Amino acid sequence: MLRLLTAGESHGQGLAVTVEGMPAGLPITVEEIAGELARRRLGYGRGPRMRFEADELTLLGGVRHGRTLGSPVVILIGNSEWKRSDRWHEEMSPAPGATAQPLTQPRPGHADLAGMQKYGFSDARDVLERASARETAARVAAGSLAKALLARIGVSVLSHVVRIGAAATKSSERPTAADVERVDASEVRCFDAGAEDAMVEEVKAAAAAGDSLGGVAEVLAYDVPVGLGSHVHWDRKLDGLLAQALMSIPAVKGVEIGDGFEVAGRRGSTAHDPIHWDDETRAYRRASLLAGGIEGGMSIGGTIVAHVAMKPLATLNRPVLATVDTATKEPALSFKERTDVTAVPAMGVVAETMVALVLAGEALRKFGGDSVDELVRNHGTFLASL
Ligand code: EPS
Repeated sequence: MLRLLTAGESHGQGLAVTVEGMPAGLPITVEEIAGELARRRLGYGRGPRMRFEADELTLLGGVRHGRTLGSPVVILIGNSEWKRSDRWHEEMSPAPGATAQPLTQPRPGHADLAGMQKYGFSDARDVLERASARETAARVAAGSLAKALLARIGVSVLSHVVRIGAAATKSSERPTAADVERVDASEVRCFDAGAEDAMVEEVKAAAAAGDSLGGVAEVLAYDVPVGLGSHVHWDRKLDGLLAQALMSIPAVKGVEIGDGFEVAGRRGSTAHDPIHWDDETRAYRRASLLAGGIEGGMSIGGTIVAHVAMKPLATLNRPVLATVDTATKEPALSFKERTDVTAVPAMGVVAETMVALVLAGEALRKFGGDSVDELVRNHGTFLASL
């Protein structure tokens, strides 16, 4: 089983991630991990921090001479903010002390207020530093290992943005692994060139108004073997695992597998993907992808499709959201912070990561293997048995 544990606060010294359960013999380099982290920093509408945040990487354990050892992989990612400013050394110091500037105007839509009440804090920073989407950098670092593992059994995971605010793609064309560079080259990670300009304009208009935008990313996993996940128990269903993993991304409020919401309005006779036998490839085929490649909580073999909806960010450059000062209980406006206008393009990369982590974990559960070679052998034997 693949396990993942991240630690670290947004303006603390850095983030750490431990990945347990990676088989031995997986080739991986700091450069590959850094490449994935750089993809997460992409996207028109990110705030000023993304221009200087360097994601300084250290591979602390679990990798020797460019290959995993089967032991826990530990990755450290230093925060540029910590290095840059004395303020953050003081504000986020682990030494005993107190802040001179407690934040007492919790932002609606953020973890601030519920977190303060739940943990007994009087300073919202005790919550928001960990709730920050900065943490997703650690997930993406771990996800780069999951993607490398999946590649060994022929699986690729990618994403593209299909909506930002009111601007949505009109084309139903989907990118494949060969199109990843083209998607990443788009300012908004949009595959539909026709919709790209409208998305950028949408971000510009929101930025000018000091506002924020949400949107939707589509995640695609190609060449997934049949039989990941299981119908036998609720917490082994692949769609359930994916929904949980995707919903755990900060600001994500909706997850759809395949065309789930549209299909809900159809009649059963047109709501399913008919099964055909292809004599040439000696495999079962589907004419459509309405179920998103998952039936009965199991991958049906081939492509998995998920849509991930992100709400507009709750931190605004213009403080307009009504709140209450928790110290005085007087009405207030939520505090203004440096922030992104939208993070939907980056969310797509994080969503790829979460899907890759779930699929890699389920592939390990199905095929097993202490080494990558063993996993690949078991995967091949299973496919040959079908
Ligand atoms: C974030 C707010 C911004 C983003 C940050 C997530 O940070 P800051 O408050 O320091 O300007 O830049 O994202 C990252 C640092 C990152 O690496 O993605 C938030 O409140 O969630």
